[in-house]
Amino acid sequence: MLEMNRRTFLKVTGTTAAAVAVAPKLVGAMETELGGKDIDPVGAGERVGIPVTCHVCNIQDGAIAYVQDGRIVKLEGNPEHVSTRGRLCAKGNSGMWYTYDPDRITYPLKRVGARGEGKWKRITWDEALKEVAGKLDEAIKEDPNSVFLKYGRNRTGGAIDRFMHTLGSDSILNHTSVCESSKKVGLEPTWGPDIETPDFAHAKYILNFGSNILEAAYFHNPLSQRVMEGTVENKAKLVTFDVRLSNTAGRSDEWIPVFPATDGAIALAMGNVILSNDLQDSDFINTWTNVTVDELKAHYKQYTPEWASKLSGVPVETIERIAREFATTKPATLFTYRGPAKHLYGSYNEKACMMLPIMTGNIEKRGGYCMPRGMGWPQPEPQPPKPAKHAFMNAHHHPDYPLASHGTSHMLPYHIANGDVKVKVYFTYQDNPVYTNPGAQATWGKMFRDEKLIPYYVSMSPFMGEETALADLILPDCPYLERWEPESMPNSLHPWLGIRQPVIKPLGESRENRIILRDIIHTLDPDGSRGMKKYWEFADGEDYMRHHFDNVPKLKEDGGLDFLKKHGVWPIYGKLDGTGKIVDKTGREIEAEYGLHMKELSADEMLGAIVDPTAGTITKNGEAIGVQRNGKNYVGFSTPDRRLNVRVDGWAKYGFNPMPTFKQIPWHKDMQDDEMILTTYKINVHKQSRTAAVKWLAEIMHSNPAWMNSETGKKIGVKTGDLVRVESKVGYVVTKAYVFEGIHPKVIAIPTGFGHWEYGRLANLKHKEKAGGEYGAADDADLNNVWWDDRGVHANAMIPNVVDPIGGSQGWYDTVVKVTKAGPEDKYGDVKGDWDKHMEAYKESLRYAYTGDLHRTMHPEMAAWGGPDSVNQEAAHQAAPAPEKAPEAEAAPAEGAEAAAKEAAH
Ligand SMILES: Nc1nc2c(c(=O)[nH]1)N[C@H]1C(S)=C(S)[C@@H](COP(=O)(O)OP(=O)(O)OC[C@H]3O[C@@H](n4cnc5c(=O)[nH]c(N)nc54)[C@H](O)[C@@H]3O)O[C@H]1N2
Ligand SMILES: Nc1nc2c(c(=O)[nH]1)N[C@H]1C(S)=C(S)[C@@H](COP(=O)(O)OP(=O)(O)OC[C@H]3O[C@@H](n4cnc5c(=O)[nH]c(N)nc54)[C@H](O)[C@@H]3O)O[C@H]1N2
Ligand SMILES: [Mo]
Repeated sequence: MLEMNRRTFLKVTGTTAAAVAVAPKLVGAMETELGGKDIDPVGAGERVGIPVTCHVCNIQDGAIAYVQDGRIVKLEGNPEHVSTRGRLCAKGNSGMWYTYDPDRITYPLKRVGARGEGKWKRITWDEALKEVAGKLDEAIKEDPNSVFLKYGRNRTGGAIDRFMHTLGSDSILNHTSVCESSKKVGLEPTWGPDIETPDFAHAKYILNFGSNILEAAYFHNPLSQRVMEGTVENKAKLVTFDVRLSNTAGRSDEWIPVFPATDGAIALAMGNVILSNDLQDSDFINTWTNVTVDELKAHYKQYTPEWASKLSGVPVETIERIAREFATTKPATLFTYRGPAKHLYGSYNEKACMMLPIMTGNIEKRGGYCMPRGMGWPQPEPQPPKPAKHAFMNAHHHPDYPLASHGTSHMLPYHIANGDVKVKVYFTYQDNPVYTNPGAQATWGKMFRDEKLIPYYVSMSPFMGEETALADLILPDCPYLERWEPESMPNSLHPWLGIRQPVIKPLGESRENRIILRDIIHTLDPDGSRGMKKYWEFADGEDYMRHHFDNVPKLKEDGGLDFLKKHGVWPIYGKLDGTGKIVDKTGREIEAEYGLHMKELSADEMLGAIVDPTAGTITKNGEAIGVQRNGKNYVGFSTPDRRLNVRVDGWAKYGFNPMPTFKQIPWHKDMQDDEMILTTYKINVHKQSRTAAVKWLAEIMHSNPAWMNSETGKKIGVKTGDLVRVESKVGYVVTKAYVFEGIHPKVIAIPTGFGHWEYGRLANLKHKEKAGGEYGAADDADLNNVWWDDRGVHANAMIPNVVDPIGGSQGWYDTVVKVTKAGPEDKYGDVKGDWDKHMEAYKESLRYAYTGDLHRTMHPEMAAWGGPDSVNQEAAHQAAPAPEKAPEAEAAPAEGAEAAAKEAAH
């Protein structure tokens, strides 16, 4: 720290002659400019600002990192960024503490004790690479698919897939099934892309089903700005359905508490009210969807408000009133996130919700429900071919879940334990399933400890997360401020491309991921004779980025990568004004383009095209390029027939209802009086498992009492601060209660992100211990200032595996628990999960798959369908994993929804 002595003080205040020259600059930067500059408050010199894309969480905000004397001293929003518009959240402001985490791993480490014992030996990169290459060599000779890589966040722009494909392995898994997959799978077949971009800023009515937009949610920084604009400046009404009074619900005009997993029923009943009162947009439905208004009316008759009210607990009057308000206030938009989706029938819920903007014609309108806008980039050539053999399961495919196009990766430990798949080498990249998946230490932890199941495990991480602590070898990757990555996210209505670039040199011997992967391949194939090296011929991260960005049309003319290095984002749409808007040269706010589906195809594009006489779909060279409507040739939506597919025939093929529908969670039907449902949610200043060691954020929030309703508290004799035991069929935790009115009486809510047992000293309050032997990078004087002694409790060990048979999602918010006052044996922080019981839960979830016996019981309306035996099983197993939405854009540069869809997946 610089000390503020009299001399430096005088210098800053500009009262000495020497300081006169710097004073105006200081004043200018701080008072008359909006940002993008930073001045050292002591020396008064201007700090170097380097634009990056934030990656403390996964929203991808445009940021600027300020560097002084080689150290990152401050972060702020990039004022040139069209989505972020100069603002960053608390997490974004704290990102340098990833880099300067005193327990960061900066050298390759080899395990020397038993797995998880915490004994490590520092080795050289040469030794580490030789060891990994040796193991890979053995594995790929036997079966390339025995090399597994599971990632959480993967913003490498294609490098991970390139690596695995170079090895010939298809065993690439991701975390999307614990994240939001059922939302994506609910949307995609109807809509095309796997996300929507609501135009909150211009809406007059906003319906929010289960998203905590203002503090978490996908895109919470860009979207919360627009929600505030909509509600404050445009006087939009915001209505939130949530099981608890989230910060978003609390700032809504109305919070409507719902019984868990019943959003779909409410949305269907609202549709019933709209259709039976003729409040729908018939013209839109008849023109742009694959059903008619009459068909829709007939179908929705069954979903009465009385029926939905019984299921959800929401009064009939409320359902009717909100439905009328939504349908008659234009423009209106809707947003959902994980609240409706993370259930056994999450995809049905999502589908039911999205029907509301569709039937009211609020699609692709200013203030409405819009398609995502994004951009793609080309891949370096040559590219490795796709693996010859399909893996049993991967990020897009599982034999029992053919519709789950974003995978069901959370089932992996059971398949490994059952011998369905065989692992020789296992990599993790930004993935901490031992903490973030159902069962956590009781399932994934048990699996990683078993050398028979996982013979060799490599973690590519800079942090000693719960997963990394169980590795055989740690390859120290770089946190986001030290690496190159391409970016694009459809988080505003203006598409953009961005980059991450190293703002300082990697600390210690850390290497950024694409370099680690390259070095492994070069060690495996030093002279290129195995045909692998040719896919990895690049000098460094920057060189790789040139392959992505130097040939994107239009960007190329603006300077390609050099433009992005300077600005962090492209294009620059305008200038940030004092009200927080991006304005053009005349001072007017830049307008988004709407009605993307109504762009007309040119005569050139129509040349040689064929028009389907019934659906109107226009195809050219076997590919659908548009749809003919009222004699005009439009590009339409990016579904196979270019219309919105309200009826999803692909679902019927596997015995699911192709029309909007609802299924109640069977185990929620006959709950006992003393049973409740557990919800685990996110809070504003933390990000999953990864921010507990970020000191500024840990100081703001470090513990997570369980919310419960006053009525419930009274019933079980518990008040705020008392210990409670929360027990499910697979385990239990003992935690503190927080008793108040802001939660449904049948729900108990415990936020995630707390109760670590690894992740360095601060996260698990072992900060009094000395820096950790071989890997501990440094001491941090602030660790002496930690004043709290509560690290919270993590609930995942008692959450069983549940799989949405359509969307593949983990049913996080379905767990039935008994909550009792803690007994004399119970201690705060007790956590228990039982592997055998988790295995039972996994078997139970398979019974709901289309191949399982409970499937038919659950779908009597699909009786006409003959059951799993009637579909060609072989074909189902081989089925190309539905529309492959890779986490990174592989497409050639393209604007619009299709490219955006690829970006959004993660
Ligand atoms: N600050 C912060 N922001 C984040 C993240 C983070 O960790 N921290 N993570 C990012 C990621 S990875 C994701 S996927 C998104 C998630 O973004 P969101 O989905 O918006 O957030 P969640 O907390 O997962 O869940 C949303 C809400 O669902 C509610 N809920 C539970 N069950 C039901 C139900 O049956 N019906 C309804 N209507 N509501 C229900 C919960 O109470 C919670 O408030 O956030 C992203 N943004
Ligand atoms: N109970 C419950 N659990 C949940 C949820 C819930 O609602 N309820 N939500 C889920 C959701 S939405 C999601 S998205 C998942 C997230 O699940 P994960 O993707 O597993 O979670 P993260 O905490 O983001 O991953 C952190 C791991 O990445 C590594 N890491 C961190 N930073 C870096 C880096 O810069 N480079 C590299 N190479 N590695 C790094 C660390 O080793 C760390 O252990 O969690 C889910 N878990
Ligand atoms: Mo997520």
